[in-house]
Amino acid sequence: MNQTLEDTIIAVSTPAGHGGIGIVRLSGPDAVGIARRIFSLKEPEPVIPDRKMCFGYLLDAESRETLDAGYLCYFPAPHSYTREETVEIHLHGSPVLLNEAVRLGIKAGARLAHPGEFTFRAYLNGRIDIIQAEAINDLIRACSLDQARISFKQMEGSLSRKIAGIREKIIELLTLVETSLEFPDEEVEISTGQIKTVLLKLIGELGHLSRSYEQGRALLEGLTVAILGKTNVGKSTLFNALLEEERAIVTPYPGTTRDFIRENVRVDGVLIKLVDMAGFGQSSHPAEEEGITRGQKLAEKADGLLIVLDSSREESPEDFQLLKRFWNKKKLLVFNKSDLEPAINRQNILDSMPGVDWVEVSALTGKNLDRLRKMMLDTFAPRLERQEEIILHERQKVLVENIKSSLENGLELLDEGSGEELVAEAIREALPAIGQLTGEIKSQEVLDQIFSRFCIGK
Ligand SMILES: Nc1nc2c(ncn2[C@@H]2O[C@H](COP(=O)(O)OP(=O)(O)O)[C@@H](O)[C@H]2O)c(=O)[nH]1
Ligand SMILES: [Mg+2]
Repeated sequence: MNQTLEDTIIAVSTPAGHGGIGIVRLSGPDAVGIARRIFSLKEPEPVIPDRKMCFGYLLDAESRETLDAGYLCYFPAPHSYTREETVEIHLHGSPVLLNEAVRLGIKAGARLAHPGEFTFRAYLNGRIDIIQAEAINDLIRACSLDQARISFKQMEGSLSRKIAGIREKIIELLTLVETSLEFPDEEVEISTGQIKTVLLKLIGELGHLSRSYEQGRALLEGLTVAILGKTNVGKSTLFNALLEEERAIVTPYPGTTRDFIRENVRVDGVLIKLVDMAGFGQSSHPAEEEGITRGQKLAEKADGLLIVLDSSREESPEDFQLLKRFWNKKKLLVFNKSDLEPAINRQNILDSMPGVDWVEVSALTGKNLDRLRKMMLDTFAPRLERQEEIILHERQKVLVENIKSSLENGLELLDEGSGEELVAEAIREALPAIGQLTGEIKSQEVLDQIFSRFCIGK
């Protein structure tokens, strides 16, 4: 990303396609000059008023042709999105027209903006930090209201403030440790216990934050839930029933599903990527065998499993094998075909998996499917607490963990009775990670990665 702020940049800020209105945005030192060259106000003013919509015309200066009528709005520096001189030109939402406005703007001296460059400038000019920049993009891309809520708060600085608070506490702690270094004989008497208490509290706070990523990721990317079970227990029927469409092929014959199928469903705003796959156990065809191998790999990585059992048949060693194999995964046992005469010894199964949640359904009649949907959320996607901060990016999680492990090192040294100097050194190592987290420490690679995910015009 270009770090020079001398250019005036231009781009269409509304999405591609035809719409009611379309907005072209300019930012940089010559924003007003360029805007005036391509847009003429109906009532010419020597100075364009601040933040007022001014009616006028999009004009091709060369041919003197009027192309559209619309409004211009001027945001003087530093009270703009980028903190620079910014002008928005609101036109009719026609891509041809908007592209022409951009072309004219470039002819008049502007440069086409890179993806995310307006936000990048807001960051370079110190209006927002990197966490807030990430949140702006998250907000734009939010697919659920929950996600939008979190991203809006973070855009307003909630997570940044939390990190700033942690940073402050670490610096206070360092002063404390260093004071006891400088005046070892004086009665500054800072007990190891006191330092330890602060450290433990900070470590706890950071641990909590880092764990919230699991929820964040579920929110952003959705949860993968794989449907497993022996062949013919009704996996594909259940898959279709949860999707509410006939997606997977269902037949009375074992081995119908040979590859896996993935489809998205939304349960209560949470995106679930549901996977149907070949039945575990004996395969009747090499393709099915390959399907089983792929399915197993996918199941290992899934966020949750629905292990389906056929309650109209007696349990078999294969059922137990499956349960044993995935004993450490989050899962729900689904006793399917509850519309038929039961033959399974449910207790026998449940005894082999103490504490596991289970539900009795009929994929055929739809019995208890709503209950299953709710259980899926409860078991696989822990509920969000409104007031809590949630981390939505792996980048942030990794850095939070780095900060935490520096403090843990400090704690360990303290416990070992190492000198204050060593303890302070370990704690101080948390500071660069905080700088990287907020973007105070700039890394070109990280910046490119973050801003390339933005749209042009934002
Ligand atoms: N009675 C009854 N039959 C079911 C139920 N679910 C599936 N089946 C039947 O069981 C057979 C196998 O179903 P399928 O979904 O292909 O099983 P899969 O091999 O596990 O994917 C089909 O004939 C389905 O109609 C159910 O809840 N009740
Ligand atoms: Mg199937």
